[in-house]
Amino acid sequence: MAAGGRPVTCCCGAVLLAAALLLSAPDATEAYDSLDPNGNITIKWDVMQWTPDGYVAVVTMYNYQQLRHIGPPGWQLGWTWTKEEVIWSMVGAQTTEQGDCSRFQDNIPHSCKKDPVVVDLLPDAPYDMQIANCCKAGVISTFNQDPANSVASFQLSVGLSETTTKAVRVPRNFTLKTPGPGYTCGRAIVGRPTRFFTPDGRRATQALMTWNVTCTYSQFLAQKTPSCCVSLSSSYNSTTVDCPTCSCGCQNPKGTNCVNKDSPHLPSAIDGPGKWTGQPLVECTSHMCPVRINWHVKQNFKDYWRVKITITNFNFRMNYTEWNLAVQHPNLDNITQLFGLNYKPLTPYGAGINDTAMLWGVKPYNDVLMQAGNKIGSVQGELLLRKDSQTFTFGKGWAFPRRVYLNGDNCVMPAPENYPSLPKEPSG
Ligand SMILES: *[C@@H]1O[C@H](CO)[C@@H](O)[C@H](O)[C@H]1NC(C)=O
Ligand SMILES: *[C@@H]1O[C@H](CO)[C@@H](O)[C@H](O)[C@H]1NC(C)=O
Ligand SMILES: *[C@@H]1O[C@H](CO)[C@@H](O)[C@H](O)[C@H]1NC(C)=O
Ligand SMILES: *[C@@H]1O[C@H](CO)[C@@H](O)[C@H](O)[C@H]1NC(C)=O
Ligand SMILES: *[C@@H]1O[C@H](CO)[C@@H](O)[C@H](O)[C@H]1NC(C)=O
Ligand SMILES: *[C@@H]1O[C@H](CO)[C@@H](O)[C@H](O)[C@H]1NC(C)=O
Ligand SMILES: CC(=O)N[C@H]1CO[C@H](CO)[C@@H](O)[C@@H]1O
Repeated sequence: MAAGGRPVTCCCGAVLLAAALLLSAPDATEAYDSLDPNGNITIKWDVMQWTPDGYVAVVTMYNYQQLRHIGPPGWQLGWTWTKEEVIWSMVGAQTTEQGDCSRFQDNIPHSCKKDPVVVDLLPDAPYDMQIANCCKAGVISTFNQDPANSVASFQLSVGLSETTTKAVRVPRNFTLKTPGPGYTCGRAIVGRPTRFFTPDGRRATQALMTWNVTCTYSQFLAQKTPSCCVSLSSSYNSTTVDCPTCSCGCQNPKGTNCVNKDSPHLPSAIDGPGKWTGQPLVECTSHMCPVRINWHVKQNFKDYWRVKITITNFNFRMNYTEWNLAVQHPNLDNITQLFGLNYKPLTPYGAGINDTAMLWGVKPYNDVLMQAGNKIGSVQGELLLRKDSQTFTFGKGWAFPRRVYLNGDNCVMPAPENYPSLPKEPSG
């Protein structure tokens, strides 16, 4: 049976407690995502054409991460040229700085920086500045949620590099920021040239040269404080177990690091228009988290039980577009029906253990979690799960999830000893 051998359903309370504490420990020391160990962003450079002094390349970024997308204000890709290269022109993206081009007279390059940083264009970019998969303000979806938007591309014309294949020096020291830290990029590896097929599929052409860079995310590098917490409730007990106090930080004594719900100071006035800051500005709560996820055990029937999930945004500075949750619970291999949610099973520990569900909103109904203070600053969905009355029990916190992640980040759970206790046989 699915639940067999899982620590929480086994015998003694001490083991349960220890295991649960272990599972709910913060992820700060995780060097990679345990739910998505192979997740990466692969950046592919295809040299499409030699030019008198260099080459034209199409750069494509593939998001091969199950849970992490890149939201506003978008990606920033950097590298270091190994020689005196310049970027004559770009389509579908731009460098943030032109740098010192004073050695040029008539024709001024797009960028002369030794270590350019490239950002996407906005969707309203002029038509002749666009190419396929560009111009989404730097936003890249997860493959699971929106495969068509999990890729980003731009084209650049590189000058003053050698023109024969052997002499092209691939750029070094790639960096990917979103714009915060978290990603580490490996070396560029020259591999087999990409093949392109004509629309009728009857002819293939290939890149003159192709190299790949792989970037992986580490929560440890990102050094983020937790960004979400979990509260637990049930129709069978009026006690709601709220997020642990100070889950994501504490209110400072003067209460100046958060905004009171009824405060007349609108955050927009604090921030000024158009200013992006990675720091959340949260409503004052005991947990101080930007987002709270409530897991509510709604109904318990003979063969089924029903859970309602509510996600609430306390961050005045962020709309969570394309949010997703990953939830671990031993009964998630028996999801029977979903209401207002999309679902994909994740099997991070290989075949056989199917206890993790990726859940996300339905476009255009609840896929955006609007900023705090907004009428739709919370979204909801429900799950109907088939249960085995032999193993299903309301005891020992079984009805509650083991772990919850928001957009790949581990959420702070209440301590197991505080879980709401539920009557043994609620409705029969
Ligand atoms: C990146 O992810 C892709 C898709 O999951 C995988 O095929 C590839 O091996 C990964 N690359 C690395 C270096 O892990
Ligand atoms: C790349 O980064 C390494 C370590 O940060 C540094 O030692 C090296 O000089 C850099 N290379 C270039 C070409 O900037
Ligand atoms: C680059 O990575 C993609 C996806 O992982 C793979 O299909 C391709 O073969 C790689 N190309 C090179 C040149 O390594
Ligand atoms: C969130 O979206 C709403 C509606 O599109 C917009 O008015 C608001 O400025 C956005 N907030 C942020 C922080 O981007
Ligand atoms: C996991 O469980 C779900 C829900 O019952 C099912 O649809 C899916 O096929 C299962 N996946 C695997 C890999 O066992
Ligand atoms: C509800 O939960 C609280 C806290 O766990 C517990 O003290 C109380 O006895 C529970 N009430 C019922 C009716 O089970
Ligand atoms: C109660 C119940 O339906 N359990 C099933 C859950 O899913 C696993 C694997 O798909 C089955 O083996 C169980 O019988």
